[in-house]
Amino acid sequence: MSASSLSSPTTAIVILPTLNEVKNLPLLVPRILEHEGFQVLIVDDRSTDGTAAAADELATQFPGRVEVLHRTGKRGLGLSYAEAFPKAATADVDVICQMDADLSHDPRFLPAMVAATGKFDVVIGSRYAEGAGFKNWPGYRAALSMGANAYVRAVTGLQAKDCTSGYRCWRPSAVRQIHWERVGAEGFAFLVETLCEAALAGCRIGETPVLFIGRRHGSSKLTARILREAFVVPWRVLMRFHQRPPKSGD
Ligand SMILES: Nc1nc2c(ncn2[C@@H]2O[C@H](COP(=O)(O)OP(=O)(O)O)[C@@H](O)[C@H]2O)c(=O)[nH]1
Ligand SMILES: [Mg+2]
Repeated sequence: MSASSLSSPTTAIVILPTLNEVKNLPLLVPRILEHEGFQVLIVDDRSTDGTAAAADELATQFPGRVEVLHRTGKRGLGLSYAEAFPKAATADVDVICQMDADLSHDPRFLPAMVAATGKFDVVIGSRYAEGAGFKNWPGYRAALSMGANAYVRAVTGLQAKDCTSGYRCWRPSAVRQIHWERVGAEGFAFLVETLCEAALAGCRIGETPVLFIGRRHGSSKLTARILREAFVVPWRVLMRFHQRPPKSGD
């Protein structure tokens, strides 16, 4: 990859964390692979519904384009990404993406997000950017998301509108700035940890609009424990870095 290729990135690897997504994964992966130059890294956390076998089948169906990481350590979304990102960073690609595997993140937004990495180090698929939104999402979840974002911005000083979106594209150079080995959050709070770390490392953070769609198959893994963690993590991050991200970083 040459430096000039960053202005028009053509290759990407998409990390897909899965915990019991057997109905969603086989629908999602072919849609991602419709984009030329895209690969997928599935990170399965010992799903009990057959997702692991479905993932292996996809790897057979799309040789060289789908890889599966079967986790054996402690379960967790943050821990899964902490293992997968350093692995993805060894791939020879222009962009590293992360997205949910429950069809909430539509792959049709990937090209615009990937293109925006020509200008930004980290691009958030944002539910709150102009022209974005959500559909089929219970009101309490939307309220929770908006409250969480206001809280995160107030505590950490992050400027992005959607600090808790799990739909992101990274330049590999930005991924290498993150200390993945010290990501402590098990749940979605790791999104705040990594965004803060990127902003403090001077990464430029941008947002492109997405339409977020509430899941139709399977169930959410959001638990009270993960929510409690999400309250604590922004403070933990603040104490770790002893400073707020610069405003120009956003
Ligand atoms: N590997 C892994 N994936 C997870 C875990 N928890 C959730 N996920 C995946 O992370 C994504 C988002 O989870 P989801 O339950 O939809 O969270 P919600 O959107 O906040 O309700 C989905 O692809 C899940 O399968 C976990 O502990 N390990
Ligand atoms: Mg979801």
